[in-house]
Amino acid sequence: MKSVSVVIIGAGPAGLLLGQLLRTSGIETVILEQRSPDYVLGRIRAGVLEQGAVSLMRQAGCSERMDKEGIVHHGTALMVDGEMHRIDFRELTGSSVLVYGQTEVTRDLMDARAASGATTIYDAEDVSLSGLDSTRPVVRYRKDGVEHEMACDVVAGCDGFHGVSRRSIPADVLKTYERVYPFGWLGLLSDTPPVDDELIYINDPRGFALCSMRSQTRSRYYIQCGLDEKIEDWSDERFWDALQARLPDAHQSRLVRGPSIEKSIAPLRSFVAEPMRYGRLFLAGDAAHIVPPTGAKGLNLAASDVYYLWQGLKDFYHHGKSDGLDGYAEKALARVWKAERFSWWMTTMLHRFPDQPAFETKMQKAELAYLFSSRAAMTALAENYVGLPY
Ligand code: RFL
Ligand code: PHB
Repeated sequence: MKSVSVVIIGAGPAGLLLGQLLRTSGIETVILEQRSPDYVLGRIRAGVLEQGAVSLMRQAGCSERMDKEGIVHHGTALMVDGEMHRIDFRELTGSSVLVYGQTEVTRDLMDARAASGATTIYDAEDVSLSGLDSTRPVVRYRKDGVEHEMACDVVAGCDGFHGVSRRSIPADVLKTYERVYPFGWLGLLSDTPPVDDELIYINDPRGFALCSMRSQTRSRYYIQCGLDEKIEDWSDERFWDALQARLPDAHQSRLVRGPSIEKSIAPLRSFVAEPMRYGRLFLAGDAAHIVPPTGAKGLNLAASDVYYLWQGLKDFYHHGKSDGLDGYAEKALARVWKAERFSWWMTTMLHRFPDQPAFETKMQKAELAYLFSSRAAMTALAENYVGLPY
């Protein structure tokens, strides 16, 4: 049977970043990914990186293009009742975020892994895990119709929300916490200049909207939509009209329309699985938790999990100590729950809920009025948005 130190399940940002960081520490990995590289790169997702994630890309030796092309944002705007309020990250926290797409992060990590000669097995079917409660787990998969098995010391479950890793933890060990929101985000990507230099989060009676970007020439926009909406019913024209109606007056005439490069609907969910470790299996990223995208935290949480796991694995392989791995789940979850709170708070404050009682609308308005009147409250938002410390 083949054997490797660490098997990583999933070649999303969590799996690829962990692979590169472990490589800098001389720890050998094999990544198993059920999809093709093109499929992985075709998913348009996150756009905002915290400094912690930026720093990990640098430590992984994958920051050349990010440092050149990423756009530093020192603040963001919230639009409520037709009025724009700017949250100044730099003034309130001394920090900032970097706008650099998840697609680009993934591409840079994939390229670096390919150049390093480390093994990534794409189109790996029917991955299954066994012996997780022993010191020598075995991972099985099928590739081009041929069955394979691999022994390892540790399995890193980086296979996202629908992956096999979390499902391999016995049901009587795993506890899950979940909130499903009664709306989704309809997103559109287009090669048009963004409507503003910074992101704008909009609370509008017609529903939430977000103006984001990938570069000076590529925009990413989202509008809140019902869960029963079908993407086929949304022509580009219909999307642009709905977005424009939610924009502040001054921005309506500035909006540049263009054909969509990508258009998709994402449901919104908060989800946490505890513990994030079972024997020699360690979950990281969306495999263990989901946040609604309103706080831009999903990819960034994957990065902080990977950081803690990397530290634990270095201690294990270089110093023969398992304290880091033993404390992994608790450390990661402490940060996860704070990001869950922030994402839930931003989502609740900025969206229109179906059949929202008048009392809830008043509460939202009071929350927002307080936020803009209090430097302390704005600092709390800014501190969470730029990212809590690892
Ligand atoms: P991923 O990216 O889902 O990757 C998991 C990989 O595992 C593979 N896989 C398997 N491989 C082998 N065997 C199996 N059985 C497997 N099952 C699955 C999958 O094919 C995939 O390649 O998880 P990862 O690496 O944990 O990364 C998490 C992030 O992708 C996610 O949290 C973010 O995209 C969330 N997110 C955002 N996060 C931010 O930090 N900032 C943002 O601005 C932001 N915006 C967003 C977002 C997510 C969105 N959607 C669509 C959910 C905006 C949106 C619209
Ligand atoms: C994005 O650009 O895709 C994006 C930005 C900020 C968010 C969510 C998504 O809060």
